[in-house]
Amino acid sequence: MQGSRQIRRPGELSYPPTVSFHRRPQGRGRSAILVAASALLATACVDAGLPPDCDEAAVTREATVTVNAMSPGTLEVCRAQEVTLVVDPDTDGVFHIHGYDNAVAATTIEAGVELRLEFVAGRSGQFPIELHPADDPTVDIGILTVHEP
Ligand SMILES: [Cu+2]
Repeated sequence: MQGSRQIRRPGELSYPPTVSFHRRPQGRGRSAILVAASALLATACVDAGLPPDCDEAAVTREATVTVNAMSPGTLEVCRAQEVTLVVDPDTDGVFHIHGYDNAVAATTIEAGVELRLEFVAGRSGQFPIELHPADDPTVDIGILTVHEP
């Protein structure tokens, strides 16, 4: 992973991060299938080096979050992609992509309430994904990897 020496100027972030919540219906069948599909993609990109959809302008990644883990554990995208990250929490807390705060604000999650984060992956590198439970400082639950396309 090459180091990023990009300088961020004020106002450079052209897509303000957006956040939306909606209560999902009971039953986890659909999201289980999506998570399985994401896991397959993650496996594929280990072989290829880059995510298979690296040339797409916009991509969606979905992850389930429990009290101490995220599944899949690694989310892979390519720099400059518009990312929709769908978080399916089984626990309460604050979801935080460490070092990516300019693009994605730390956001409260609630068990059973799907969180949809939209941001532009403006910086390449690897960024720890953390869960901050109300009663505990920090749990590392995964990694966001932003590849150079
Ligand atoms: Cu954090």
